[in-house]
Amino acid sequence: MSKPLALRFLRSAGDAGQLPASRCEVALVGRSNVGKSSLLNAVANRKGLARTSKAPGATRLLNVFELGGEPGRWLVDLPGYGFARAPKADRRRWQQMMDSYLIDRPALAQVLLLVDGLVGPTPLDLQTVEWLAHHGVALRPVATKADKVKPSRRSARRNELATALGLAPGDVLWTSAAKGQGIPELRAELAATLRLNP
Ligand SMILES: Nc1nc2c(ncn2[C@@H]2O[C@H](COP(=O)(O)OP(=O)(O)OP(=O)(O)O)[C@@H](O)[C@H]2O)c(=O)[nH]1
Ligand SMILES: [Mg+2]
Repeated sequence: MSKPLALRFLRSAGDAGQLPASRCEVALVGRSNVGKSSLLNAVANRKGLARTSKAPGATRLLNVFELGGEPGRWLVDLPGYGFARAPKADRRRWQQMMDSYLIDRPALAQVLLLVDGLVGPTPLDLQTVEWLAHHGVALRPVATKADKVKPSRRSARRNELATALGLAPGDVLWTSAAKGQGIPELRAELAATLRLNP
């Protein structure tokens, strides 16, 4: 067992401009319902820390979680994209929130780009990858819900998902918030990344 990250909820914001400066932050990005908030909870080993839901659209704001005892080192849970049933105005607002957040945060060290392990990258995921690359944001690909992929399909799925992202299978970290797969690795990576800046 690896040590959970001691994350605590710091604050929410509807706009990146409302957030104070941080020392170093990592953001969770991905389509609605991909498992961003669940992954954050798994990393912290605290089920109710970030709100999760079966229905897409659980996270509506930028939610900041801070490493205990280390002010300014943040994991930021973002609202998901691609929620088809959301009103157009909400989708536009999300896009603006994400764009301004990702462009305006000087201490943003990395984006965890979450892709559903069973579904694979959607066109919107691929568009997001391109957008992040265009803006020079460092990206860490993470596959979620590994437990939903049948054991007999896992090897093929690893190859398919990586290929769709234009990556090698070893470049993607496979995780399951439900079963714990990949969580120790993710904790270690995050602990290191969040301490990159002095
Ligand atoms: N089987 C399985 N289900 C998961 C896993 N991670 C998340 N889920 C489920 O997927 C659903 C969505 O999870 P959330 O963590 O709320 O997803 P989100 O990406 O934060 O969604 P938004 O806030 O709407 O953008 C919930 O019903 C979770 O229980 C996993 O590792 N395995
Ligand atoms: Mg969420």
